[in-house]
Amino acid sequence: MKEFKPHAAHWGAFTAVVEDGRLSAARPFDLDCAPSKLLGSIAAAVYAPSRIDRPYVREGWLAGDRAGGTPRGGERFLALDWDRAVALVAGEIARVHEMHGAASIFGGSYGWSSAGRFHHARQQLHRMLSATGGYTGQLTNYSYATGMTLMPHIVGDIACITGPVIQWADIMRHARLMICFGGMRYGNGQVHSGGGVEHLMQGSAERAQAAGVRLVSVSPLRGEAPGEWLPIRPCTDTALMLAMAYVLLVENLADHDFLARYTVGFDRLAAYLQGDADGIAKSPAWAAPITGIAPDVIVALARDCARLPTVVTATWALQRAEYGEQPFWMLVALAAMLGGIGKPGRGFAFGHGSIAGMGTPRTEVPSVSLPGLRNPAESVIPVARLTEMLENPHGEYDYNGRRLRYPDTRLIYWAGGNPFHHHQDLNRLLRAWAKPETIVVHEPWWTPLARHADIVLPATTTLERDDIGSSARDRYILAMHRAIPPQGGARDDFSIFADIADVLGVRERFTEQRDVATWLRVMYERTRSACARTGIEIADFDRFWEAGFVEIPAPASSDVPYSAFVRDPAANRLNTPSGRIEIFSGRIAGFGYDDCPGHPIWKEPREYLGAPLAQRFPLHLVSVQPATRLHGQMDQGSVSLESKIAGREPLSMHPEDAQRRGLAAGDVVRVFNDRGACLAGLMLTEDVRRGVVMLSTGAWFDPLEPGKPGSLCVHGNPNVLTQDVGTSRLGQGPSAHSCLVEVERWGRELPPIKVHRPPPVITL
Ligand SMILES: Nc1nc2c(c(=O)[nH]1)N[C@H]1C(S)=C(S)[C@@H](COP(=O)(O)OP(=O)(O)OC[C@H]3O[C@@H](n4cnc5c(=O)[nH]c(N)nc54)[C@H](O)[C@@H]3O)O[C@H]1N2
Ligand SMILES: Nc1nc2c(c(=O)[nH]1)N[C@H]1C(S)=C(S)[C@@H](COP(=O)(O)OP(=O)(O)OC[C@H]3O[C@@H](n4cnc5c(=O)[nH]c(N)nc54)[C@H](O)[C@@H]3O)O[C@H]1N2
Ligand SMILES: [Mo]
Repeated sequence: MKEFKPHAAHWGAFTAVVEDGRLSAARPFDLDCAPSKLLGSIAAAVYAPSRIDRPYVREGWLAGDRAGGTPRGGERFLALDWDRAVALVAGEIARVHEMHGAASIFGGSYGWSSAGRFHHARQQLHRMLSATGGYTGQLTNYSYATGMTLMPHIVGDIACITGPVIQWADIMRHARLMICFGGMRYGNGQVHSGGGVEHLMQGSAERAQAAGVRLVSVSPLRGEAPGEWLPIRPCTDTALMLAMAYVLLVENLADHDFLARYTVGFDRLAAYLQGDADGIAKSPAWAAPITGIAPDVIVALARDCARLPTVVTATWALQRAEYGEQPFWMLVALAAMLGGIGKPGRGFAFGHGSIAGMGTPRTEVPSVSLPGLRNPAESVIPVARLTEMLENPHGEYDYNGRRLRYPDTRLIYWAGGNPFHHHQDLNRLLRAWAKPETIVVHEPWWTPLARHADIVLPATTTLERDDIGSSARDRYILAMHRAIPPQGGARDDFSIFADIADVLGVRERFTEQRDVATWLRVMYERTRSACARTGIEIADFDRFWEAGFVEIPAPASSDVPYSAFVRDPAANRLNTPSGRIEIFSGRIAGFGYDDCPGHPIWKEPREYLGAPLAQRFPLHLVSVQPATRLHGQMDQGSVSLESKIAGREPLSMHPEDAQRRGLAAGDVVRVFNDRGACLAGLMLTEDVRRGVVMLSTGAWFDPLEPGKPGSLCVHGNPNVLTQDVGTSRLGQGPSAHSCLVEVERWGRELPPIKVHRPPPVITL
């Protein structure tokens, strides 16, 4: 018998085809004009050998080896029954809470989880830990932590990042030049957080070019966008933008009326551009050796910006680097000098090349989401300061003008994320990860995180439960019907947490006396009411569930960012101290941070091609988002597996760099620096700049000797190489993109990939 069930993943809505109780395919949704190839991975992943079949506990943990001992990851796991597992976890929460306080329970649990908004594992965990007394959480996110912290100082809020951003339709109509710092890789446009239908990045870029917009990609990678490619050295965009600003200033091309009316502090930037204090003019001749872009190219680009209606955009990647505040701040300053901010299709924007749904019209109604509970502990760390928190209990640090203290972490509880995917400098994390007494993880699969836990609870995948998909950047609400029964002994995160809350006497505080079906109705109806308040009628829950989706009509026209402010800056002040765009921020200057002073500056990162370290590690590693999966998700799916070279993650390199090292396409290579090493499969392409190599994130960390920090990752996870340092004391965001490496042929016997199979377990 064949059944067809509407369903969704972060990489798109689909129909689950079920034959005799078994998922056979994920068929793209009819209304999706460019379905993601990642749908092809779902069936293989759901039945992958790496599914966790029952609860497990680490052998040493059960025997009493809890804190500060040997690093986790190298031991066997013993099978447990569910009752015992739930009792152990509840007992640990109660014990740590009583002995050390709620802040010693780290429940930040950063990660994307899956698309369904009710069974969103991280959100469910937060609700459970809030109900049981509190936890330490995480502020901001890995995507744009630094931008999120910086932008309120500069333009008053974070709408320029979270959206709505400048519409593609306005760019096509009103802009003639679009300079994309970070370029555009269409693979990134496959994804909406929460699932979506409209995959429009490629179509929009192509239509913009056809409409006469000249597209310029500034990126170490060519990407797929049509138009010109300026292959910049990574982490040097601020120098390029400063030099463009210099040209605008000295050639009297800057819009001084705009600067005077809408901004503060341009004089300080102008003095810096001319080198008043440091004697260095930030001229194209100055920027050329830093950026690798010729002076005449910089001059011509600056003049074109002044001559043509221009929009300047940046990918989020630019701020995931040391001093990542600077390119975002300088982009705003450059756009202000061009005077286009607040006019249709002009000004500055972030993220058009980063993720699906940026710059496409959507009526601003809240997406479907699970409401939170107040966290009584009120303890948080900036998202990417995880390792430092573990290394340095009670230690002080700076963040955004405040002096904060790390908690003393005794228990880590993670559900719906994967720090052994997402965090930088995994060998350093592995050492710090030995310190807490207990680590609990919920996962459907034996991911690297699950392998480094003490108590592992198997979660269902979305296909095994009913849910609702909904993204803040897409117009569709998606019914996710349960398609297959839970695999093995897996259970829904919600029901696991409800049982833990039960042992701790707070089941009803956690569930609010609702079951799954009631929750789905409540969540949907909240969005339906919000739509009604905006004058939009959508189907009631039953009709929505039956139809499988609801479409929220696009608005007839969309607001132009900053247009109200530009129309009347006195009546529509920005939420900055001056009410205007702050090219100089007195508030930031007042923090006294040398790594993020009062206006945008060029500051050399520790690791980039111009750094002294490049003598030893002459290649800049860019670890971008994978086109073949979502982060670490679906690495065990067919699309990702088929892309590997000799089983290793592909590393892209320019043919000249390969020749210099005597390497050939298809070679297995060792990528290394002082922090770690991994193997990768070599791919040669002229689409990466010389001196740059690209290794996507997400190949599951597979150490040759599990539990040994520094051990070679035989599979190709770039985070054994990346730097774990805050962007600055202001943003404290992740700095993954500032990373130097060297590459050599492996030439020895190839160690097997073990990470897609379960670790050693004892089932008795
Ligand atoms: N070097 C480098 N590192 C990076 C980046 C980079 O550019 N370079 N980018 C960063 C960015 S922007 C991000 S957003 C992060 C992403 O980092 P993460 O969001 O942590 O990565 P995911 O692999 O999506 O992790 C989600 C996990 O949830 C699990 N999961 C899915 N569904 C369920 C469920 O129902 N229940 C439970 N319990 N678990 C479930 C999945 O199996 C998966 O392991 O990575 C960051 N890391
Ligand atoms: N298929 C797929 N799509 C995804 C994701 C995924 O895992 N898989 N993840 C999603 C998530 S969580 C996020 S946050 C977004 C992230 O979106 P981004 O942060 O924008 O994505 P990245 O892929 O890291 O980088 C985008 C581009 O920036 C360029 N770049 C990197 N460093 C520099 C630099 O120093 N200067 C310049 N000029 N360019 C640079 C890279 O070459 C790349 O072309 O992607 C989303 N989309
Ligand atoms: Mo992200």
